[in-house]
Amino acid sequence: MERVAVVGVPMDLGAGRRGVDMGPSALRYARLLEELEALGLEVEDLGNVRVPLAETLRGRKGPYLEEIRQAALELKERLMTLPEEVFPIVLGGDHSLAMGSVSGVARGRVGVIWVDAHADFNTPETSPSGNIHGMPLAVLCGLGHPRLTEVFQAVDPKDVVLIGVRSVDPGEARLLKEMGVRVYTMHEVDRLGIAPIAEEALSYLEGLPLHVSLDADVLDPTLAPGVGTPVPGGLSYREAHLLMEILALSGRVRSLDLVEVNPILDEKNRTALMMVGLALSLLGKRIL
Ligand code: Z70
Ligand code: MN
Ligand code: MN
Ligand code: MN
Repeated sequence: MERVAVVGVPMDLGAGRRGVDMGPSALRYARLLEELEALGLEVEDLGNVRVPLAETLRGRKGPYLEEIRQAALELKERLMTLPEEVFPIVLGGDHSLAMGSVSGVARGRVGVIWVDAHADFNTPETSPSGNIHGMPLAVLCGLGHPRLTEVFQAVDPKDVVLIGVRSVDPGEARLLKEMGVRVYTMHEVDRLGIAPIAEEALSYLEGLPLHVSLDADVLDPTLAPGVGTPVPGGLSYREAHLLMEILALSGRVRSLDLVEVNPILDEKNRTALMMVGLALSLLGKRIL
């Protein structure tokens, strides 16, 4: 792959706290585009999708379903117009944007590798918080609010692999089992190691083009403090990097989300820098 298109989604309407709307700026400031160009890729910045500012919705009660739907739909349509050989990188923003990214890149069957401390598999019935960034993977699999599933359902739950999970609500755990989603929790990462898990995920999704959705909170919070919902016991940089490298070596990854970077909670932009490093590993940066 030669050409990369970057799209920002400055959205925090799906999250429980403010600040991830500044994630796209933080990732650009961490030199994502320059570093990709240094790899020899042709990179185009398509700018940001329009998202209403939370302040303009004051007095309204969340969860801002229609606003999130509209922004994710705009992202979906933007991605659908890209030529198939272009590799899109979507900058978040809260994870609800992935409803638009995955449905926008899906041309027929797509395998989704969702790398996250959370499963994001809640529905309005199972969600304890009501936050929509806890629901996008369920919506993509056809579960949840009909206003969302009618436009974003795009994947077979059997074509999804979750990696790094360590915080799951009781209702979503039930749904994950019922739908047959493959889940590698941190328990499995600790027992088996990340390399065998990456290889197993690739053979499980054999033959499919792949989308990687990378939530910054999968990393250990000591490395990536700039996230809204830190959960202890996350991936080390070495594990996350090796996962990206093994996925890169498959040659099958076609698109990427970098989400949930919250610069307000970060220290000197290190969470964004970490995410940029991982994007480079996925796009084939080699030291030798
Ligand atoms: C919880 C919920 C979540 C990200 C938090 C948390 C969901 N399961 N996702 N941060 N990225 O509220 O549904
Ligand atoms: Mn997430
Ligand atoms: Mn998460
Ligand atoms: Mn390496």
